[in-house]
Amino acid sequence: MPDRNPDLDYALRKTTAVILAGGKGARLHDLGAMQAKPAVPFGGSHRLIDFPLSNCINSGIRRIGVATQYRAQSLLRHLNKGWSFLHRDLDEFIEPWPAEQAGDGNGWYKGTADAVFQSLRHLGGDTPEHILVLAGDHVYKQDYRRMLAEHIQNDADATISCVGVPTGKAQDFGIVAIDATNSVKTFIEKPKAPATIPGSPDTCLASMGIYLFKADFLAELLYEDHHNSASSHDFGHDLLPRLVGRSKLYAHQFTNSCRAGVSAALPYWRDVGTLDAYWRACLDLTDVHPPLDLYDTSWPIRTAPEQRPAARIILSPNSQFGQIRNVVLAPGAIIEDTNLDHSIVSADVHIAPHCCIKKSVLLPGSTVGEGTILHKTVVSEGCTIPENMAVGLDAEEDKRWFTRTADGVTLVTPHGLQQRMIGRKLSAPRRPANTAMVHRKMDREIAP
Ligand code: ADQ
Ligand code: ADP
Repeated sequence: MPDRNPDLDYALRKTTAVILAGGKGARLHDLGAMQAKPAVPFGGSHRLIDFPLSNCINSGIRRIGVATQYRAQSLLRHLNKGWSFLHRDLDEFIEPWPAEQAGDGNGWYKGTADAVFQSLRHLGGDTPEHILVLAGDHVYKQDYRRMLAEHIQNDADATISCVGVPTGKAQDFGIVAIDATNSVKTFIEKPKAPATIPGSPDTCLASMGIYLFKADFLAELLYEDHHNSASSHDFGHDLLPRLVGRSKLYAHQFTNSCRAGVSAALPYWRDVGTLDAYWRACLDLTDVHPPLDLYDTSWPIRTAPEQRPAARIILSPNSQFGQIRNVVLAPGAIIEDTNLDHSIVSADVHIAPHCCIKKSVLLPGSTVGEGTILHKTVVSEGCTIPENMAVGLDAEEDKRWFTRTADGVTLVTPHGLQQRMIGRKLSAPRRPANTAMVHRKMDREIAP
């Protein structure tokens, strides 16, 4: 952490963060279809937006706008409930900045750059010197002070926070090449043939979609882009590549993202924009030594407080069930006589007896009927899973009702469950599954 530095303290006070929270989240499939991606629950008690918001507060940035547009209701409720503790009177705020028809020909945000352009009118009396652009769907802990200190030292017009990613993943990111001073020499959005880091042919330097700009510079850049009819108004596709060789564009290397001593060498930052990436990041929390430490009191990830009783695990005498291994359990959950392995059980989830649940994520308020099997399954909020259902064992059956990804992750939604119920009523009645038989099958097919 940087030493206390009056210049940096001043710069932090003159920094406004804009969190981009308005994307459609189509790649999260139905999980993103129901609400804004940043409002998607994560890790039992949190929502994705809690990460950039907590990072801002922990870094000392207390002027934050959240650019919203798509299905923003649950996001707004969450902000209202957990993030309304700053006061405009003290020149501090966390505010939703919705896309709005302002009568000036603008409207829905066309792209990430347009979202920031239109957001600037919400600044009111705030006159920042630096603008920090963040995404609302990244899971990580970052001290933005380090980036700001470098940005000021370099006298940069713009600084991109970057992290190493495997070459095979380069097509998902903006990839940069830098010189010894971290000055950006190339920026290519989602390249097919990416530049690799010199001396490490398997790794590329990826933009984290986190940018710091001099405020005046950004205002001019966005104005110019707004009037460019050839632009798709996206930072990665349009603005950043145009800055290379023309402006002082630097990379900040994000080096470490977890508690010292715990996989400290690996920077942990995940864009959880796809269902597979989301599921994987959830499962990371069930590792014996999670690469992302949510229990680190020196860098708390806050959320909206919920009034709930403690979680309960109930085992009947001589129960053959009750093996619980590496599970994240949120308040309000009730689990009866069930085997649970490497799974996340969120708030208010109720699991009836004799279930086997492995590598699965149960989102808040879902209930699971007796004798159910779930493997590599994400159960979305408020689902009621009937008795003796099996998900994750038979790809063809799963695909009939639900989204199943190439990596074999199935997303169960209330709509899919309803379709399944109707579909099954129309087909020949089936005998209820024999729980013991199904469990033997599960042991065979998905033994660790
Ligand atoms: P992508 O992840 O593909 O690449 P994108 O999905 O467009 O970027 O969105 C980034 C963020 O902006 C998300 O939080 C999204 O919700 C939000 N957003 C998207 N469109 C928006 C809109 N119209 N209004 C408001 N918010 C919107 C980007 C960069 C890459 C970089 C990766 C890192 O383009 O260069 O490597 O992020 O994840
Ligand atoms: P620790 O790693 O023990 O948690 P640090 O003081 O190194 O303590 O880091 C404090 C916070 O800053 C951590 O949450 C970490 O994720 C974040 N951090 C570490 N390295 C960087 C970096 N290069 N840039 C930005 N943030 C960082």
